[in-house]
Amino acid sequence: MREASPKTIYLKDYQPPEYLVDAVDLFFELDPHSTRVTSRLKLRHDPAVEDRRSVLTLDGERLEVESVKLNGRMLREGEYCASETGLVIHAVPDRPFELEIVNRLSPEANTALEGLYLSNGMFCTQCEPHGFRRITYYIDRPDVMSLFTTTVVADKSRYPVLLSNGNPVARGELRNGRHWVKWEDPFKKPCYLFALVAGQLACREDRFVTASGREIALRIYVEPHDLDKCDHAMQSLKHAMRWDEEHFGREYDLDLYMIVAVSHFNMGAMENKGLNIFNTKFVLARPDTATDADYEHIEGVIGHEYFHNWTGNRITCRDWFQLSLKEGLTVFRDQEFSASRSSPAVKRIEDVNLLRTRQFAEDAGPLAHPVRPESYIEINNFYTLTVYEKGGEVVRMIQTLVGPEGFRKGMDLYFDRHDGQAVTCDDFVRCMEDANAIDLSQFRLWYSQAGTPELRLDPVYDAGTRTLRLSVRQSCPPTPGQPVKQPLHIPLALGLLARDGRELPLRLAGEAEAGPTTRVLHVRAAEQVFEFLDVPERPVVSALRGFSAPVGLKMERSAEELAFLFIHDTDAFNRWDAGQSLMVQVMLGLIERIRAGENPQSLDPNLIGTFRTLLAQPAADLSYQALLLGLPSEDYVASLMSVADPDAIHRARQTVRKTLATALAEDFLRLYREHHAAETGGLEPAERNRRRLKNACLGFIAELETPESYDLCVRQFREARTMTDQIAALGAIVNSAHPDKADCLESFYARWREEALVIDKWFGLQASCHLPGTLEKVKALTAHPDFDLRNPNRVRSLIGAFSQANPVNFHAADGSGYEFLGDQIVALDAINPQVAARMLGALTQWRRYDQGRQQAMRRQLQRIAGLDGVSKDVYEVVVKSLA
Ligand code: B3K
Ligand code: ZN
Repeated sequence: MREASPKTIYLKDYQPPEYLVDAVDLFFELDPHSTRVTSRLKLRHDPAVEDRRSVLTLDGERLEVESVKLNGRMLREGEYCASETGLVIHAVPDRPFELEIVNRLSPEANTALEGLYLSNGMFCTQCEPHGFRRITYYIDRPDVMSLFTTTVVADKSRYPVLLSNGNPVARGELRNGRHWVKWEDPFKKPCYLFALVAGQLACREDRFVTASGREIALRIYVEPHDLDKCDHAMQSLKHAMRWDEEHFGREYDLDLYMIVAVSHFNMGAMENKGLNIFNTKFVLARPDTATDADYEHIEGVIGHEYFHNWTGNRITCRDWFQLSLKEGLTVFRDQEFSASRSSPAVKRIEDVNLLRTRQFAEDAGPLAHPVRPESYIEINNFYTLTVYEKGGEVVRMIQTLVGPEGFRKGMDLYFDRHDGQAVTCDDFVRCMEDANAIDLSQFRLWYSQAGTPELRLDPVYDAGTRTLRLSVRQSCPPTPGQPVKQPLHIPLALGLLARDGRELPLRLAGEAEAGPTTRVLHVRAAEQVFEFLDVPERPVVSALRGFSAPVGLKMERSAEELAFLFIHDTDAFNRWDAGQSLMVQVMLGLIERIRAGENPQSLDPNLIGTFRTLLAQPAADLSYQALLLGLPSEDYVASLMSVADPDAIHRARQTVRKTLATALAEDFLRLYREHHAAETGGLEPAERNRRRLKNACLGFIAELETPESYDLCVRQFREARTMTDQIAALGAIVNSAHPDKADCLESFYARWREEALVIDKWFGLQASCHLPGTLEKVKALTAHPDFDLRNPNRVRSLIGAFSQANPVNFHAADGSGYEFLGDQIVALDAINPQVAARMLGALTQWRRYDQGRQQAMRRQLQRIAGLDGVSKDVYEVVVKSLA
């Protein structure tokens, strides 16, 4: 057990900083073993803070202080005090003063990948949220914004490229083969946006001319062998820059925009001012090494980090409780950008699918927290789906409430009013209110109240009066620390369909005439009734169109109604969702039978008929058609059961897949052949959509496990022109009894062994295989020479895929999956606490399972909680999960 319980930080305790930093001048002498940092700070008391003390406390961790000078005078020991958490200077002047601190740190010993560290021999940094204090002593909080200049000195042959934020202003050579570059960032920023990179990097260069005619140099730095994989990232960046000008009137502000791709990175990417640092996974792509999904993710993440320049950097967060101010808003912006680049319906479905399976689970689990959390032990644990994705939904709801034009007005006001400031979520909402003369006070509860609200709809049609009474009830389950919930302001978009599929005009009681066929109802009370007039027949209700609010929708719907919406709904999201609900109904029915000891092998003919209609309907958007064919995931079905039964869910889902594949074999084959024959390997949206549908069909065909299906898979695997096709085929092979499985895995490895990101896929496919015996293979793979606990991508591809994308094996009733994960977390926590805490995610959901599994999962959590020297990150997750 840890010696002392780590401290909890509360939002209610926020105090403005006592000191401001007007300028920071940093001087780095880089050395892998011992880097020396000289920091010169211009400091003064914040005039707004009345209670003045003469003590200055700076944050600092794992640093060794060499000297401290105050206004040029060397301080004696006793005049300052360095501890494990920072540096206290006992007496500083009342007027502005200068501090010069020299300290050392060891980048090569830094396996946590926070602060300054080495990735494949190159220096790089990660400072958000608290990495800067591992570089030098500073007031490490986002509401302290300052002007930075940075000089980097390093050996020229090993580190020819030296980068930091802003613009290079001077450079030179030194004795002993060393050189230096000085960078100046003209924009004030918090230290979490500081970045430094040094290494042997190749550069792909381009330019962008802004709407006002300024030319911006764009540079993507990668390891030299990756230079041929930067085109897509560069194009994505240019598209994102144009999009932000066109949609939000935002231009880039510096003359240079740099992106560096590093192989060792805890998350996706980081928006450091003018010098984004990216996980290679979200930069590098070539058609033969990256899948279509990778291409889309790269575009999305490049957009996300670019959009942060205005929503995050120019306007930043006052404190880390406000994280969603920048993350929720920037997620919303990147979602809108990606939607504009391909199909808005497909993008919306993918986003909601993620939210509903993963964020809803977070909201229903022991770590549930509001979009704006009220307390934390380790803020790194709060870069969550709730802060990001639900935060994005909250911004989207505001747009739905004020309309797109009102939203733009609110954004313009936000940029005008708060540029250069560190602000709160409340400041953002106030801009939306002021620009639109709307009261969002009840709506603000979305920021402070955790948990997924449930919306119960009960439509009653009266043929005599031709009215539809829709009663709406909302409730929200208790979450840790919030036993009682208040009603929220929920935008409920809805339409009514006639039996022939027509949209019915909507006239609400009190209105003179009918309005548009999709209406946004404002649900505010716990119970509310909406009355629709002149409804000519009993309609089918299409509710929560476009998923207008992040709620769980409850409404009695027959299989016929769902099948009808699945074919006819004009709202693309709801059409897909009706299919999902229909399939869930079928699967829950099968699960019940399986649990009663039956061995169901057949399906309701209605579902087969509906699928047949769908396969026969020529679709304009093939990606959308592929999504319509997708079965709900095992995790999603589990979330809808009171006690999740991973074995029964898996069997039920497999039964649906196999039965559909058998009944509709001809149809799947016909579609597969048609689209496979047209395959060009191209990357245009139409080609990607075609591949997506084709590979969805291949997945069903592979379920047949016949010599013909094996042949089809192996041929696609061997002849593939794109990684998308190759991985789709290999995935099907791995999850079957294909006779060439071992050969295929081996040849794939041999061909791609030099491409780390492709080898990640190779690990991931094997770890997510649903067949028995997978755990033994995964264990063996941890001993593979290419497996490395120090590389987060590798950890995610093997341990993450097994524990988060393989429910049937991870939740083996004997607890072996849990024990394996426990072992890995124990080893990982000593290396990288942040990633270790992420990997714990799968164990935190123990309450959702039966007694036996609960016990086995808790046993692992308790074991981890009892570890000597357990990190704050892991401690917080285990303790909250067990509470
Ligand atoms: N802001 C970073 C995330 C930092 C996470 C620190 N644990 C990336 C992003 O959201 O754009
Ligand atoms: Zn972000």
